[in-house]
Amino acid sequence: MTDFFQGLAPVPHNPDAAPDALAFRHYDPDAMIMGKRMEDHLRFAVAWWHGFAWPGGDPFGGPTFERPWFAEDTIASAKLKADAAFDLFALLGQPFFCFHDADIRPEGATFAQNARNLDEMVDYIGQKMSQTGTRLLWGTANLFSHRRYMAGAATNPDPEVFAYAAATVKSCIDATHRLDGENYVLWGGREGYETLLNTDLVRERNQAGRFLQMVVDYKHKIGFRGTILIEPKPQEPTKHQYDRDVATVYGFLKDFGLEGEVRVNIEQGHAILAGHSFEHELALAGALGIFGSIDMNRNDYQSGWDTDQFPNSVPEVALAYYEVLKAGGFTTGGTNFDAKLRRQSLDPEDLVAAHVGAMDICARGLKAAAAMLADGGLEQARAARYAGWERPEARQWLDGSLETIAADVLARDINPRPVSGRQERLENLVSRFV
Ligand code: XUL
Ligand code: CO
Repeated sequence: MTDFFQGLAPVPHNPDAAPDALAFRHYDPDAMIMGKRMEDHLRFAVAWWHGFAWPGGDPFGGPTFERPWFAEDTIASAKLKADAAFDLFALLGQPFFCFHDADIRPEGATFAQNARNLDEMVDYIGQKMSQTGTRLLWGTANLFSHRRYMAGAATNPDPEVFAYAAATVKSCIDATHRLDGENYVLWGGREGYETLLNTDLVRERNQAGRFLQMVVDYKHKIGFRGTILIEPKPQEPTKHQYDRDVATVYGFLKDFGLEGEVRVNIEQGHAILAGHSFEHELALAGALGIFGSIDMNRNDYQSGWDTDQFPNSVPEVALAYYEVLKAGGFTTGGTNFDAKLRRQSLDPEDLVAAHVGAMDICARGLKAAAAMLADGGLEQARAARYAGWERPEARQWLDGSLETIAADVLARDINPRPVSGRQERLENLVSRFV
């Protein structure tokens, strides 16, 4: 143990803990839900970047967090950061973590130096994983922070940036594979544009498609069995991002012949920025067969930014897990807390408390979702609403043509009577569980 989380002990499951004690009131890894352990349903992951790499800056002010590993950007600091990260994992007991290359290694002056730094840190982290049993949910490449990526990575007008990004992604898939990662994520933070005036939309989209085909080819070539995941987001940092939401990503995957190869990692805050609800994005991905994993967080509903806060709304989280369960639950995916502290939350204990609270909220959401499914009321109401489609004439209409339908409407004197959508009654039903 480092002394970073000094004085803190592994967080127990204790529904009767004192009000200010750090304890899981609801998250109980071994509790059985729908025949599966709660831990195996939720598959929690801690995000290295928010917990250990983010210094607490905002557009108006610099770093607020004082972490010992921020003093210098060296391998020694990166190892200290890794030690502290594994200390947090030991306190929380969550099964997984996620990282970008830039979160875990110092920045080198050249590509070769970056690759060496990454290798050294992957060795170090791999040893800690075998000692502790904590696993890697996904790895990814940071193709958005360095200034070389300011005009995009795969979609850059400069082919040298495309090449640098491709080589970087290769090194990150290798790292993820070596650490037995269950998924590899691509979030296209700079894969978009600031102004159409200097942008060739179609060329950039084609570059992104070709890039993704190479990622999939490489995955098969090295025998990486994890899932490749795209993480949609509509904007921020760019004005427009090419993979704006699940529907857009599906069209993109179809276009490049990758719909059977690539799935989505859906983030709560990104769904909201795209003008959707989280459950909309989850339901659509489930229906299209591309649901993969989730980044759990929340945005401040007034700010209009991707504020990446820890989740705190049981009703919202319950509806999200309802869709996750309906999609069959996670296979390689999980619940990654892509969430950061507020910049005034300076204490190491704040980081622990944030995750404990979020894990409890998710546990409550999962329990509510499972209870709603067991109750069956929502699914019965949905089935009843569409029951007319089971009638033989409805099937004939779907298989018919405008002319045959028109003739039938005349012959049967069809005159539809509107029926209630019963929205409030369904909302009342949900309220009984959350
Ligand atoms: C940014 C975001 C990223 C991805 C990984 O909004 O969500 O942290 O999850 O690059
Ligand atoms: Co994310």
